[in-house]
Amino acid sequence: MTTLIPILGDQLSHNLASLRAADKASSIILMMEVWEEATYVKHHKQKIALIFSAMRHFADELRADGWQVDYTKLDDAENAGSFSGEVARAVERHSPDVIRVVEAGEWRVQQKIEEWPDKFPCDVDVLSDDRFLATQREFADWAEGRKALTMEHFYREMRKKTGLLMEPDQKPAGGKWNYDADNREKLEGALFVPPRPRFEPDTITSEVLKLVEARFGTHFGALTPFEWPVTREEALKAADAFFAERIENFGPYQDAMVFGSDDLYHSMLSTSINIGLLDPLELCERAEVAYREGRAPLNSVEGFIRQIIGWREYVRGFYWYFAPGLAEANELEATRALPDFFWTGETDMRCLSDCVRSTKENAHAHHIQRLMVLGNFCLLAGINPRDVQDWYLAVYADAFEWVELPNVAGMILYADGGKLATKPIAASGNYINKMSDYCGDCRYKVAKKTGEDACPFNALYWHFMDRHRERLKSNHRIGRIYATWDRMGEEKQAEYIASADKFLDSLEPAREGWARAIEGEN
Ligand code: FAD
Ligand code: DLZ
Ligand code: SF4
Repeated sequence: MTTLIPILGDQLSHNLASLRAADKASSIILMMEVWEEATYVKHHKQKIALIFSAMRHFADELRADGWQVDYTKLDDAENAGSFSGEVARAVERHSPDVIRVVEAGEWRVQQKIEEWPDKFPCDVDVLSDDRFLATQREFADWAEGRKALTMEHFYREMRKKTGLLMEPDQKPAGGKWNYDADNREKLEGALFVPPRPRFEPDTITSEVLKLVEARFGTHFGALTPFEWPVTREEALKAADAFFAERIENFGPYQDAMVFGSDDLYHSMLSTSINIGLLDPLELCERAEVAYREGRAPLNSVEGFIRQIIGWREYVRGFYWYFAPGLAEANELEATRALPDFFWTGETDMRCLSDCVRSTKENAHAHHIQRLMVLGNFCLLAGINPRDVQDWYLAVYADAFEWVELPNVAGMILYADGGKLATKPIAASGNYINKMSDYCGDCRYKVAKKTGEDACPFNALYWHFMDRHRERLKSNHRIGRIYATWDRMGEEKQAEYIASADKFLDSLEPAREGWARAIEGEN
């Protein structure tokens, strides 16, 4: 009885359900570098390098552990170019009795897997991905019949389920579930931020870097320096450094932004978690130990755990609950094209140019940059959700649709009509100025509301509120701001609208071919 076990590029976990269930002697592991996955959007070069290198390292680890691994490299002459094509070839080679695969992270890929029973002359066994703490069914059961899918409520369920930061009497550690109110400090320049560990490319990574340069040269972003962890061992070193040096300040400075500083106190572990090198629960347990041993304050540890068993689990459940419709949602009827500066970084808006620079150089930007600078801009400027989704999916090394899409369609764009966020998360330049040092040296003046040198976020904010008044005025979390708008009077209002219109008219739409290949390009 031969079992074929396909392992996808984000399933690089030694405790993967399909490996746990298998017998080494009668199993063949199949790993596939395929053109379709590398180009369904034109991923950042570092993202492709990360996945190929981590896949090759993982295959070697499995072999060393006694598994039989059948690995297709991108440039192998017979490479069929897609998961289904490669599985078909492997079925011919090995004549398995059963294909055992862990469900895909993305709806797009899962649809293909569901065609396999009809395509192949063997059984297909699809296992639940139990690296997530909540199954899709559990989320659906929780969501069913609720008026609002409030993350905080889901998070509390997850705290109870895992026992993380819970006292024996089932009360939350410290007496409160959520310490977010303590986590909003601006980071003044004098504070020293310990640099995260960076990992030199070894022979495998160097070979992959050459391949990526040769085959994906037109994709966005810098390929080098390439410093991501590509093995579990490296990822554990990255986690060790975070728990030793940065978690203490993770909470307070979670929302801070500093020009030219890309990591701050963030863990920088999302790539390792998402491709399977690190287990989300093990990280949360380590965070809790840091708190229990007095090495990190509760607000930092609770904040970190909430991001993972709260937000990360919640968006994953949310994605599958609403798939595939979420990708098409456009509640605010946003139609504007993404501006070209999202790809080039060429804008005088200092906050945006710094966030795009970090994205280009690192295939990473931290959460508040993705949310309150880049995302806020897309919301206020009315950029169409498809362009925004493609951009976020392509440019970040940690981007997979299950996590990117709810954050984009739900959290930043309100395209889902408020299923994820109860109101659009919109802010003027004042918020960015409060949380960062971006504005001081910007060519725009954050305190100026309208006119040539005024911060564009200010007029865009009111333009957004005004154009969505009918939809938003009855939202109890936002409706009150219309009293402020009305008090301004018609003349001031007209200045805001004219200022924003002028700015919007000046935006250069992105040229074709950044996110998706243009016809004839390969
Ligand atoms: P930390 O700040 O150290 O946070 C710890 C961990 O919490 C992260 O590693 C991540 O696993 C989890 N986390 C934090 N916030 C979120 C969130 N909103 N949703 C899910 N998990 C979260 N994260 C991705 O992993 N992939 C994406 O494609 C992605 N796209 C995003 C798009 C937008 C518009 C926004 C606003 C956020 C997005 N995020 C995404 C969430 C978040 O920005 C990243 O997880 C984070 O920046 C990764 O850096 P870090 O590991 O240093 O995170
Ligand atoms: C993102 C990605 C890329 C760029 N390339 C591959 C690949 O060649 N082979 C592979 O197995 N996985 C790749 N991935 C990750 C997949 O897109 C990811 O596993 C699915 O999206 C999950 O549904
Ligand atoms: Fe950004 Fe406005 Fe501040 Fe310039 S002034 S950095 S555009 S928020």
